[in-house]
Amino acid sequence: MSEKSIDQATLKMLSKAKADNVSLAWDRLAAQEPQCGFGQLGVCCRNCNMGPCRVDPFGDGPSEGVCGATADTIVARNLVRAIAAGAASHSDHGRGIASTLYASAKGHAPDYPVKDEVKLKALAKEFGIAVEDRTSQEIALEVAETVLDEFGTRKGSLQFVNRVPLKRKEIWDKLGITPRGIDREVVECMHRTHIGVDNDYVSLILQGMRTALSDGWGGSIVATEISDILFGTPQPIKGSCNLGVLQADQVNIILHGHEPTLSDILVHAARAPELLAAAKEKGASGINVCGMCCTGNEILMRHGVPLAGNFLQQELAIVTGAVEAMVVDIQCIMPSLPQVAACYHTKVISTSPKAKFPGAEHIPFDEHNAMEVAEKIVLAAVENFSNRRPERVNIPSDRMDYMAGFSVEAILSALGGSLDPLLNAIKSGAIKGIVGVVGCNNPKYKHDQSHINFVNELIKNNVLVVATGCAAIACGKYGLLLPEAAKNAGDGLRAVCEALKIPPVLHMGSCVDISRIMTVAAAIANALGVDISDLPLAGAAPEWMSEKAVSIGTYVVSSGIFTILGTVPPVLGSKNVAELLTSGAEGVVGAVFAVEEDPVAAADLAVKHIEKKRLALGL
Ligand code: BF8
Repeated sequence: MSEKSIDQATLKMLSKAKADNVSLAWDRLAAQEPQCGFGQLGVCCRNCNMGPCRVDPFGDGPSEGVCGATADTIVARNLVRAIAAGAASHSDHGRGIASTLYASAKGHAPDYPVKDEVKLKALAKEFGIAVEDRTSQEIALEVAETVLDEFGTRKGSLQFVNRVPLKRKEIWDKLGITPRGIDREVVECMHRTHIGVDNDYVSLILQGMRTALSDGWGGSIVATEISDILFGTPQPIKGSCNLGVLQADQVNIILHGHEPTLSDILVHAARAPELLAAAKEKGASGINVCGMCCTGNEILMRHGVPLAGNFLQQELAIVTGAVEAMVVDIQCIMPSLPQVAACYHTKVISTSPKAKFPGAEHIPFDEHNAMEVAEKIVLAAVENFSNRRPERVNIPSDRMDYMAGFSVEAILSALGGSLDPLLNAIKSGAIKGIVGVVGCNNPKYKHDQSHINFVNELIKNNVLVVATGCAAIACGKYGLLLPEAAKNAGDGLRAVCEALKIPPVLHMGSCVDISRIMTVAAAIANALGVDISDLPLAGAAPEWMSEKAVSIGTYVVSSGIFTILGTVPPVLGSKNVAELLTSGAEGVVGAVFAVEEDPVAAADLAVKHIEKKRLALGL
């Protein structure tokens, strides 16, 4: 058991699942083994019905598919399709939030008033939208329309691209990878990877980069910025995390998925006095709303809502036997949840028309009467409390406090209003550099181990860590999001953290909020008059598994930041593609990928890279 996770709460629930005869992701992985070697190498093609084809990686069998596609073409096409799926997911999430702002400005979504007018006006100005003598509703309408236009095929490049240094923009323009409409790039990926279109691996990967950039500097940044406008820009906030946040005597509701449109309003709905009264009538002392995965990050950043756990803990939350409802919308929700829930009393409630789950109850969420639907969902959870079977309940006691909420605005305010203190700390070497640690869990690797060992090594070496997604949740569970964690950092980083009263690992939000990290990177480069690729920065996804992570890694590298993957991507079937990604890209976009499964060795790679960049900058 202990080989599956380093997290005590997880290990306890794994034992309980075994005793309860519940099958989990780890069991299903074991049933899949050995996994398909062709798939692992990326040399299996199902893009047309002359196939499926597979190329023999050892050179003994066929070296081409029926159409003549080589391993280079097949691997590149598969990679580009993964990027397209990942970019589409983030971007469709962004579109959803932008549509809510539009509906709000039109007066059709009364439960979503603009919460951050300062940010609304700042964004309007960035887009050249007039703000003087206009109501916030008028401004919001034009901002929403402008942002929604970014998805189509308007002329020119995406507007957020203007945040990057001119040098970076020139590189993209020269390569022809400056992203145009967000939807257009995804569609073009699907077109180019159809049989008999783009068969040149270099050309395919360049389109993959352009599509990923339309995510990082398009869909994701839209999701972040508009969420801040609608739900508030995060500020440092405290709370607690891990499965121990579930309460034995309360109605426990877990919000799992991605869009704050759902989770934010549910947090408010659960505070309604009549629902609290209903919970008390059922014998519960209150309603405990907790987050999970990235929507958990959204509500934790804005409301300090307890966070039940990260990706591999979603089934385990149900295994506690103490969850009345797991409410889900989109992305990273295991299809197995209704099956696990069937062993307990938990109701799985799906809400998005885009994501239905056989075996779940579907309560369609509607932004036009959001509060009404949210209250209905909370009531369904409350009513389920009396079905809880006390003999099946076992909540692990493990929980940890965290400090989160480091938006760009919050970081600037912690720094006293300007980036200068951070730049000075980097120049003096107190902080050697910054590494963004992001991404998922993956049952093929010991849960949370790579995140924690990697991050611990970095802070020891005076590298400031900024984290999002399930990586950030892992950091939270081990106390790395507390200012006190600075005691384990190197002297320089510790002194900076103590002076500013911040943790050595800054929680910057959900996966779409990697756009916040990119905005900071671009701002630092602009302040120093250099390109992003000149900075002592690195990115890492130690335990990634999703196609969204493939898109993220690709836009981070394409933006000029060295990125380390801790789990092996399915590209090794093409030497040319693997070489392009891990070395050739340096001469093209000024950054490459590295793959390193050992977190300590990965940290060493990051530290060496940072030293190299510092030297080149004369630091
Ligand atoms: O949205 S929830 S498993 S994909 S890291 Fe990874 Fe976690 Fe999913 Fe990014 Ni966030």
